[in-house]
Amino acid sequence: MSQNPAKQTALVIAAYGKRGRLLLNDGSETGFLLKGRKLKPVCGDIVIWSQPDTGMEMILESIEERRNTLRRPGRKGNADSLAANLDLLLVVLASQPKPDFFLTDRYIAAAHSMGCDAVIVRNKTDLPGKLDAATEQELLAYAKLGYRTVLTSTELAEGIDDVAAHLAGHTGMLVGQSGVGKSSLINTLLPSATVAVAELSSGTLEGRHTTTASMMHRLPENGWLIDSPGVRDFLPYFADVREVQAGFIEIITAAADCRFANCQHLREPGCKVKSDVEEGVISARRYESYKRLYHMTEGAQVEP
Ligand SMILES: Nc1nc2c(ncn2[C@@H]2O[C@H](COP(=O)(O)OP(=O)(O)OP(=O)(O)O)[C@@H](O)[C@H]2O)c(=O)[nH]1
Ligand SMILES: [Mg+2]
Ligand SMILES: [Zn+2]
Repeated sequence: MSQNPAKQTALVIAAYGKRGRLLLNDGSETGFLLKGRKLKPVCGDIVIWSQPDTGMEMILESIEERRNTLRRPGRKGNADSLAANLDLLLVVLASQPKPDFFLTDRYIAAAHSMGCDAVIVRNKTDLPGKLDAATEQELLAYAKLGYRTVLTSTELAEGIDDVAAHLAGHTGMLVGQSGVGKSSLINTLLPSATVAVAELSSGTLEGRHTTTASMMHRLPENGWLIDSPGVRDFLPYFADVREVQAGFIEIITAAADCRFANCQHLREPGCKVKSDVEEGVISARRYESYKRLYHMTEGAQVEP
């Protein structure tokens, strides 16, 4: 019988299929293999491992309980995990590709539902084409809601220290549309990193979905940063409409004054959220995001 004298823990820093990489407690890195178990480790997981024999690959025994999990919708209405134990989501956007603020709202709501902070990273500030007035307005609205925004250019290496400061001692994950510069940010933060980046498609100015797997990088200030694939592969998952409601801070605030305690802020009379939207106190666009996400999630709720 194989022996496992002491439970050995390690951090998962990459996971792909049945393989991945671990950071061991002694600071060394090693590959691991999943052996016929139902374990699905993701970046950020703390795992217990064993080694059948010297020189053999580590085997994962179990995954420690997760503080939180970033999930995406799976193929059968279930959820796939992408990363675990996060402190911060860095929602990256740029003037190219054109920002999709429904997505931004979705990522921010995911951060709230996970009990994580969200920071907006506006990358590519060097590009001559300025953001249009409506987009600037949207960014201002996020700032008013209390979300911090960091301006960066990987081209000019500007704002990179600010990103590092947000990550000091924390584990963060870069999320955002394909092509906004998530992998470029990692390469700029960590010149030793060589994450693949690709130019936007010349016609559509869309990203090319270059990153296909999540990978964790250690930052000098004791933080960790996970790169993630662009949206085609990653949209956050919400288990139920309560998680959606918890994702919009201005709606939570107004909800205290709705007539009904269980108000869903859709068609109910005496809904403070709706009256705030009518009076322009709550952004109509954010409210539309809420309703869209609510209805998408409501459908998913039918699943047991
Ligand atoms: N001008 C400019 N271009 C940038 C900047 N950051 C990234 N880019 C370019 O944007 C393109 C896409 O960058 P990536 O880092 O691959 O984008 P990504 O978000 O990782 O994309 P996916 O992996 O597909 O999700 C590349 O051509 C980068 O050189 C920047 O600050 N300024
Ligand atoms: Mg990438
Ligand atoms: Zn209401």
